[in-house]
Amino acid sequence: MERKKIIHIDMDYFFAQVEERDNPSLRDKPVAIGSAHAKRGVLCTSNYIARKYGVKSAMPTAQALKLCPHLVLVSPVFSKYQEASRAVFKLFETFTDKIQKLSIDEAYLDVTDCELFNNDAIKIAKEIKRLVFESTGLTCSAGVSFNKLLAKIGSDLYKPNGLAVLRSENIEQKISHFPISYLRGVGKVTQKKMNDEGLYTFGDVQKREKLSLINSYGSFGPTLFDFCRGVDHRDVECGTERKSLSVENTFADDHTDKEVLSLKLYDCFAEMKERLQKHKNRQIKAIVVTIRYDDFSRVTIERALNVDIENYNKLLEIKLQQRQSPIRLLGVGVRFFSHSQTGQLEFDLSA
Ligand code: TTP
Ligand code: MG
Repeated sequence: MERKKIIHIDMDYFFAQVEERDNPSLRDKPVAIGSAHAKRGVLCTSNYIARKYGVKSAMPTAQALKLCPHLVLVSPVFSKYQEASRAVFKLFETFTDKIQKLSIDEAYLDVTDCELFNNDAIKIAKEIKRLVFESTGLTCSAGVSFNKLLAKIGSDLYKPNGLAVLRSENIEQKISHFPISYLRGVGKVTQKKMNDEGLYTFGDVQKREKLSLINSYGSFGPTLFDFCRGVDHRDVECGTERKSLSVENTFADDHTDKEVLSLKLYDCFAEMKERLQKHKNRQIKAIVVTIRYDDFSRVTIERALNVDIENYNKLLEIKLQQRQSPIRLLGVGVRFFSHSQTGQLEFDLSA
């Protein structure tokens, strides 16, 4: 059986890192994200300096301030995190369509069929990390392995800015020292019960018979039996079909010149056309141009027009006439009809 190639990506101290990026004076201070006004609330997350004091996600703000009185509290601005998240997930699409979003800052990618980098999953993961940093200024951690369980464990091993590879050779033995808290599905209650039975590591669980695990943990028993050996057959579940495809380019310098922008637009267009090859079966609903100005504000314009460069230029011109600010990012894209919509069309035609 051919092994899958799975990458799990998780942004490092996500909300706090975005705030540090936007205010570098925070970088050498313990920082937590949570309402600075409502001190009765709980924290969203904290940076790694604050974590040394025990300050962490979901902790009441008051408790965190007791542990670390000089903690800098920053109120969350969710739109910023969403924007960074969007950029990161867009990037993932360069490598595969098989993306399972787990949260705003976390995803599985199945790169088994990715032809880039000679199908070398480690090189792909490194490139993803590089591109994530290049496009958002943020670091993430990656786990590379042959299933979801191990990829996810891997992304957590060397955080922040880590990369771990868990290969299949001798996997049972390689993971035998991992604590059972690494096992997906083992929460506080199960962990306590397992500890009471003398189970602390994957290796401890490996020594138990499947039946005995079923006796103790019911339907979770067989999963435990597999997981502690690094066996996990779950697929990356992509959920919804791709709704759009786009190529964006952030410039080294901001531009206002129409001709320069038109050339840049063409570069994006050429790459997008190339990528559209893989989606020949999809019907295009609209073409889209995206612009980000030097103040980071982002606008898009879309029209139901054919995918040719003249039409993209027309959309760009409309936007250039509306606002003359320097531009730092340009993108072109298409939006697809959903399969169900196109399916309906075919049905109508044949009826
Ligand atoms: P996580 O990935 O769990 O945490 P993190 O990215 O802050 O830190 P790590 O380096 O360990 O990955 O969560 C991602 C974001 O989700 C986090 O930055 C803030 C938000 N979040 C909450 O708002 N409340 C919570 O309880 C958790 C766990 C996360
Ligand atoms: Mg994270």
